[in-house]
Amino acid sequence: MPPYLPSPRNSLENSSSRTSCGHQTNAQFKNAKNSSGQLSLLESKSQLRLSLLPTTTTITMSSAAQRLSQVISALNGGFEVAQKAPPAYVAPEATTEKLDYADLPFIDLALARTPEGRKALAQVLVDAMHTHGFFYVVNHGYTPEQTAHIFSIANETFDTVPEAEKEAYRGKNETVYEGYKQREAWTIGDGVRDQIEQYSANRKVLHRAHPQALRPYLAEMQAFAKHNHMNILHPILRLMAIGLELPEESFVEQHLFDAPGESSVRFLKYHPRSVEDEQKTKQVWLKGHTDIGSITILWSQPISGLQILSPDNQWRWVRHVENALVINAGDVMTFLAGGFYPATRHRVVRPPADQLNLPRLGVFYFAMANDGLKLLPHEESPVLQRVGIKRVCKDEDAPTMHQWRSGLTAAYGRTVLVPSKSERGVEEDLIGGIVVKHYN
Ligand SMILES: O=C(O)CCC(=O)C(=O)O
Ligand SMILES: [Fe+2]
Repeated sequence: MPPYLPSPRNSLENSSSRTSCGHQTNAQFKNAKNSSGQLSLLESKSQLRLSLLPTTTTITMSSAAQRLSQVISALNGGFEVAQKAPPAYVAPEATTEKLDYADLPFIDLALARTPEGRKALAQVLVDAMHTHGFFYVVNHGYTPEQTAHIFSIANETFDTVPEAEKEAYRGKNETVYEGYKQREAWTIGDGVRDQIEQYSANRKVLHRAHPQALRPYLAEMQAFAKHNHMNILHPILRLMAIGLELPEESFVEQHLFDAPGESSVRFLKYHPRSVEDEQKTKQVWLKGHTDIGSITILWSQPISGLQILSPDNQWRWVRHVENALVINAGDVMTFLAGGFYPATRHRVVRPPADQLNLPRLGVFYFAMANDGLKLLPHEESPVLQRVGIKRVCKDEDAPTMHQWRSGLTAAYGRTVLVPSKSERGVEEDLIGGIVVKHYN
């Protein structure tokens, strides 16, 4: 999952020392650098220091939460009262080109309300994960109008917010997913930089400050984050647990909405690129990768570009399905499910001829496990006991969720990739002891 960067307002960073499994140890709280001059937060066991520059106040924990919420509410322009509809984003037409599409199965979440329904869906999910690694979800609880509203908010995030404000809300902590990632932050290849804008909001949307243009929609964004987590992620995690013959809540407990963690809503806008950039990068907009978190929820949108690597080693397009979700597992699921739900490679390429020169707007929910969770396989699973566990690393070296995401987020698009010795067309990054592959 390519990262974007955080807002400067709240940082939980690691100090260093790496293990053989590629992560850092000795997490500690550090002061967030406040280069945008708005709000910085320093947490220790006993106190919380808010510094709304130029003054700094030290207050006790008992009043800290209340003060913090007042300050953030003020920074958000009093989100409780300000609500209005965003200017409508008119989605482009889907492509009519004949593309080589992956034939992804559908999971109808309306059927997940009964134990029998869940059992049947779990089998569809297991098959999907073992063939394509991706599947569609329908009946996820949002009407087409609600979904369109979210795309309109996403569009405002890029089209209405002035550059200076985007810079102020640019993510500055490299280990957290939050705030803007502007264009050209990453290298795609042959000196070409990316043309992807992103805005990420931790699922506790109201706990952070956001640009002025988004403030009228924060309650809606908060509801959207919670809906993704509770009504889509959790039901999918229950099916995954059933598929491994585990108690239904096994993965849900590892992905609590209220536990510290970085599950977040992310908006993306891909901007069309120059002919020269297209040639140099062989039309690849976002290199082949697996997502670093546990589950990625992509709200289907009409501009084609997403391709997944099929088991026969062919890249196949993902077809747009109106008001459906496209879901895949990331690296964290590979850890937790002992390889049973593998993270599938995917990439984004230039859209087909009838969609060239159109910006490509995306809406996602990137789910991560609870930050403190050690990423160990569920060895108690009867299924894993039968089929065997594929470990990513030795159990004693397994990272926590926090260590895993911090190492990868900080490195994405900034390290020098080395061609793989064993696989053609693959470049590798060494994040601590783990080889992270990039597929061209
Ligand atoms: O834009 C897309 O369709 C996919 C983006 C993606 O794979 C990612 O952000 O991890
Ligand atoms: Fe991805």
